[in-house]
Amino acid sequence: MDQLTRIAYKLRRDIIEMAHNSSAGHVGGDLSVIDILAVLYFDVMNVSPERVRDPDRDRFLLSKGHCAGALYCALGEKGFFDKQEALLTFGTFGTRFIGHPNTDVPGVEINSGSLGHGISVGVGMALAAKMDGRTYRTYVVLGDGEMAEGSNYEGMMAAGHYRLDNLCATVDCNRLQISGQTKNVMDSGSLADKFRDFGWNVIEVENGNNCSQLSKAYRRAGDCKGKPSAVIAYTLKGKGVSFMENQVSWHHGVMNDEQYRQAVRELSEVSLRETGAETCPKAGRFQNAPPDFFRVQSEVSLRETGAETCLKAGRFQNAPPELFRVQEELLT
Ligand SMILES: Cc1ncc(C[n+]2csc(CCOP(=O)(O)OP(=O)(O)O)c2C)c(N)n1
Ligand SMILES: [Mg+2]
Repeated sequence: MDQLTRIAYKLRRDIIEMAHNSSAGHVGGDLSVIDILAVLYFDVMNVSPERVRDPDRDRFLLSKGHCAGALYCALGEKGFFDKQEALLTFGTFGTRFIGHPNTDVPGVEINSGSLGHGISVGVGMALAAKMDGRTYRTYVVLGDGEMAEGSNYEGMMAAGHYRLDNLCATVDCNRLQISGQTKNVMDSGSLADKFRDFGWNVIEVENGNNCSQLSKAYRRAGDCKGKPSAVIAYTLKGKGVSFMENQVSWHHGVMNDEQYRQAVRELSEVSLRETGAETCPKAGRFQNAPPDFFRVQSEVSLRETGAETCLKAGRFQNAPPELFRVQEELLT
């Protein structure tokens, strides 16, 4: 498993944690877009918590703002704020981590959530960079259902007209929106053709949940001169949790405790399997273990593979002895 995929799976577990803590969020869309966010934040964009007001920072706009949870997880992991605060307070009264992105949160460039605005705002930012002679790039992430909004097409036309090669839009094309299949709710036909018609460089990513395919696509976008680039990423809504995958009910479904345990277990199994550690226990041996158990396993495996997470065994004083044996197995 490469480093970006490891980060994406760690963020998936954070998303599940946050959604379960708050009984809120748009977990299906969070899980489909998280590889895109992992690649942008950890491989592509020139952003850092030390330079939130640097005029040369790249700009990121989450136009599909209902997936704020995924964005907060990525920004927290990047160090823009204490991620635990986001995981524990998301959606609660008085928090800054409200259900749609807002600029009270460090690293968030615009308030979003009313669909259809990201491309137009991105055009303004990209045009400003050209006028000011700045080299920053602007990245906009949209949903495929969102592409039913007519304002997108005006923005696309302007971006093509002004040859904004410093603008890159990504469509998280998971083929579902809020109430059903995108093609049944409002069939936009080929989004690739539509971007092309407006003068964009179009890059289609066959597996939009594959970090290395996404990284290559963004490199190609960065190399393209004289046109804005559109990355059409074919993703799976709910990716990584079997009972959520491709199910419209998980657009903003709420997990019960059993579903939460299963989600954590499945995501932890992936990271354990992918680390290739021969001593990895089969998570299935511990069906009745508390959810923390699986999170600990994955924290250990992440640490072993060089990710930054550090296991604090002390947090799990009351865990069954098996938990600690498994940790030892992993660490030796
Ligand atoms: C202007 C506007 N109309 C309607 C909504 C309600 N809404 C929230 S999410 C959503 C569906 C979005 O689907 P998609 O863009 O495909 O997102 P994803 O599948 O990635 O969750 C809708 C219609 C909204 N937020 N803004
Ligand atoms: Mg969609």
